[in-house]
Order: sequence, then C-alpha cells, then structure tokens
Amino acid sequence: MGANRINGKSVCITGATSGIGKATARLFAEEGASLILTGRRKTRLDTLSDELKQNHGVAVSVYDFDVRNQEACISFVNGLDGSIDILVNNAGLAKGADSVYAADVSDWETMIDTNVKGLLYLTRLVAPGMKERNAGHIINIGSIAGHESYPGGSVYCATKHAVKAITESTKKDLHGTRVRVSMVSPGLVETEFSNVRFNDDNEKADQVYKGMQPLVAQDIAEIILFTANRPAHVNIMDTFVLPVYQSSSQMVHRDE
Ligand code: NDP
Ligand code: 8X3
Repeated sequence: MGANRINGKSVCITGATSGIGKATARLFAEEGASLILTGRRKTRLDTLSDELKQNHGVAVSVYDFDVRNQEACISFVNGLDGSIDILVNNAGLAKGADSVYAADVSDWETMIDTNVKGLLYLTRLVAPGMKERNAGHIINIGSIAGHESYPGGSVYCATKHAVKAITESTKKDLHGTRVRVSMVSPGLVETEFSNVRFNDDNEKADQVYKGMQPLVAQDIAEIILFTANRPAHVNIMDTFVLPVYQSSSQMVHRDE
C-alpha cells in the first residue's frame, strides 16, 4: 500500500454494522484512523467499537440512527466534536427483486429514501465543511447496478444510477477545490445484502452466490482504503469491480 495517509484522519463510515462498512471500519482502524461509525443496530456498533479500540487503540465513536431520517442526520453531524476528513457513504440496501409491474411500492420508498436521500442528506451536511477547509474526501458506494440495469432491479438500479450521477455532479460542484469525490462500484459481494433483499429468506439469499465465488467485504474495503490513501492530487472517480465468474449482472458463471 505504500505511505499511510490515513493515520489520524477522521473517517465516517455509514452502515458499519455489517458487510462492506464493517470490513472498511476494521481496515481503517488498522491504519490508525479515528472512526465515526453509524448504523441502526446499536449493539453491533458497540461491539465493533470495543473490538477496534482494543485491537488498534484508535478513537471510535458510534451513532445509531436511520439515514432516512433527515432530522437524525442533522443531529448527528451537528453533534460531532470535530470535522470529518473522509465520508464513506456506504449505508444502503436492496428490497425485493420483483418486476416493476408487481413490486411492493414500500420497498421502492425504502430503497430511494436510504440509497439516494440518506446519502444526499449526509453529503449536504458534510460537504460544506470540506469545501471551507479545502480538504476532504467523499467516497460513495455505488454498484454494478449503477452501470447497467437488470430485470427485477428497476428501483435498486435507479438508486445506484443516482449514486453515480450524484458522485459525478458532486465532483463538479467541488471543482477547483482540493476536496476529492470518488465511487466504488462492486458486483456480487457476499454480505447480508441478499438476506436483507429477500427479507431473511436465507436459502434464497444463498442461491445468489451458489456455485460461484463472490467478492467478499474485505475485497471492497481494500479498494475503499486504496482510494482514500492516494496522494492528495489523485482523485479516483470510480472502481468497477466484479468477481471473476461475473461478467455482467446477468452473466454469472456457476460450477455444477
Ligand atoms: P449489508 O446488508 O451487509 O450492510 C448494509 C449496511 O447498511 C448495514 O450496516 C446497515 O446497518 C446499513 N443500513 C441499511 N439501511 C440503513 C438505514 N436506513 N440507516 C442506516 N444504516 C442503514 O450489505 P453490504 O455491506 O453489501 O452493503 C453496503 C453497500 O454496498 C450498500 O450501499 C449496497 O447497496 C452496496 N453494494 C452491495 C453489493 C453486494 O453485492 N453486497 C454490491 C454492490 C453494492 P443497520 O441495518 O444496522 O442500519
Ligand atoms: C448489488 C449487486 O447485482 O445484486 O449492488 O445489484 S446486484
């Protein structure tokens, strides 16, 4: 990895109770970052905080709130002691995989409110300080679903296309400053993502990764860390990363 440009930085990771966010928290703790971790499940945040403090001696603060709640996002950011150097907008989810003519409308609301509006609320609250300090980095978690659309994914794909658009516009809005704006766009990663998508039908979730080797959260955490750890003049816009057995959303090779 070379030079450590993360040590002592204040890093906020949303959705740190599971999967990519949790793996990213562990990796940034290893590098000596001060962590601000969020999610709705407080017990998981507390357990992770204890682990990271004990193993790495870093400062960790945790905040349990729902990113869909704008007031909660405002209280969170206004209540922080210091500023955020790196914001990893990771909290997100898919709900359902039904066709647009059959899907549950409340699943659409959940995905749009979390993946788009939650990410926007936090960006709106954190970006002004970064602009003022002329420093900082916003890293959004996009998806293969932000680069192509698949059947049964109309709204999830729409939200991740929105993340791509927001990332690109944010970069342009901050043009001429030293604030960096990036995105990481993974294909299939085995986390709790599919369990959440299929409402804890774990058999259905397991089918998603059957016979193929998916990415794991650590693979994406390493890319997020790499993106954050580039020299200050380097702005990675997007890293689109797939498992070797995946070539598009619908082309997934499976061993018998
Ligand atoms: P997980 O389900 O394992 O983790 C999702 C995280 O998001 C959890 O920590 C969860 O915390 C948090 N979260 C969800 N909704 C909210 C909310 N309303 N408020 C606050 N936090 C919330 O999935 P992944 O780690 O896989 O997902 C992380 C990101 O990666 C998502 O944006 C996802 O879309 C994206 N992604 C995932 C891929 C995959 O194949 N797994 C591929 C491409 C992108 P809690 O429930 O405690 O609130
Ligand atoms: C998650 C990957 O292919 O299930 O963003 O949409 S996919």
